[in-house]
Amino acid sequence: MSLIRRFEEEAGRQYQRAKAGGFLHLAIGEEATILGTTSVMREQDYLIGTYRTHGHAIARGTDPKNVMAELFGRVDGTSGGRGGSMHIFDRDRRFMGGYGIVGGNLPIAAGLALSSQYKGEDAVTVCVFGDGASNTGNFGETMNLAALWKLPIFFLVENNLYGMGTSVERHSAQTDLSEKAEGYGIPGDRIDGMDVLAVREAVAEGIRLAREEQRPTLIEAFTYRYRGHSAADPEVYREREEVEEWQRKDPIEAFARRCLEAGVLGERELQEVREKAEEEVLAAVEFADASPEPALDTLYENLYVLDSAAWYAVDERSPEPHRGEREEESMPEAARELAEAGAAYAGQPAAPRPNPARDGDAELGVEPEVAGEVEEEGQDTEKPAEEVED
Ligand SMILES: Cc1ncc(C[n+]2csc(CCOP(=O)(O)OP(=O)(O)O)c2C)c(N)n1
Ligand SMILES: [Mg+2]
Repeated sequence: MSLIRRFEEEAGRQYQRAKAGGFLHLAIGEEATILGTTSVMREQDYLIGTYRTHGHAIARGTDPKNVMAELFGRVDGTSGGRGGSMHIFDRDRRFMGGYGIVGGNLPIAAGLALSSQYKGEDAVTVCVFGDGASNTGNFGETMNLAALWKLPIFFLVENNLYGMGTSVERHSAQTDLSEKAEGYGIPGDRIDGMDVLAVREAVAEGIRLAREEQRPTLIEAFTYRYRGHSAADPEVYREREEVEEWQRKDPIEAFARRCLEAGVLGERELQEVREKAEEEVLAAVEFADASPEPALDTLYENLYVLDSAAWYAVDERSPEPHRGEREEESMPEAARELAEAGAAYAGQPAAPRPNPARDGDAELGVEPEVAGEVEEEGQDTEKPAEEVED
């Protein structure tokens, strides 16, 4: 928990220094919910989360160096620097992301659990999501299939009282989120998510039910993020006093006290834990900083463009080079190859490639452009892609 806390604090600092790009969602304050959960998972179990999951990956054993490098957008990042903060991913440790679509990870979690069931694999999928995500259609659909198919899956709602700036009372008709899946056949319970041992105990039972009895259950863990929703949050929806009240229940401090009182750890050992966390995080920053940027000619690697109508469906590109692709000599050729591969996949003729802006598109109701025709003002047609791009 100390390591995750220090990592997150440092990630926030590096973000302020513009070392980390994109969005940054910190889970400072939520460490007990994270650790209590991962501490009872087995190596073969899957974990899938949201965009607030630096800590989840680290808790599953991903090296903080690779997580930091991902935030920095470098080649040694967990997704080769292509995902950033919201898309940490570690297949080897079965940490399956990292998703920016609220509730988007739920059906994927059901798919993971179904695959384990289908293959007769002894693995449980742990699906973590926020209070806000419980309002999405995906929530109901996933609960239904999980219960119907008796999937080896366990659901954990990290209820930090807000979905962005909207409190649970203002976003959910049913504010007891542990009851929200009952109608689908998924029973739930509520626990103190600031108490790592309480989380551990409840999640252990949920995982056991999933593994041994194929009974999916849900736990609502009450927790709190001390920082804003993301790095750009003015926090006008809550009072300073509320934040301070939760900080007094700090999960790391509380657990440290408990360990001291029980004589499990001494002051010196606690200090060592903190120092080790500090060292590891500073080494992660150094590592990330030294890791190279991805090479420009790898820009189109691991990029999948699948659409029956062909390649242009993605940002209306045609195989010709576009602005932003001319930085290197190889790029126009790479773009063309990719477009042709996409066309081949979609069963389209390899050449010449249709350009919807020029040739029209019956599906979209776009008329072919007639050479020399002047577009009338207010005419309701799409602009040629080239013009839009410029
Ligand atoms: C489908 C979808 N709708 C809206 C958003 C914008 N959005 C990003 S985070 C967020 C709040 C989600 O809150 P919650 O599920 O409670 O998770 P938390 O951020 O509190 O961890 C919203 C609405 C999104 N990313 N995806
Ligand atoms: Mg929330």
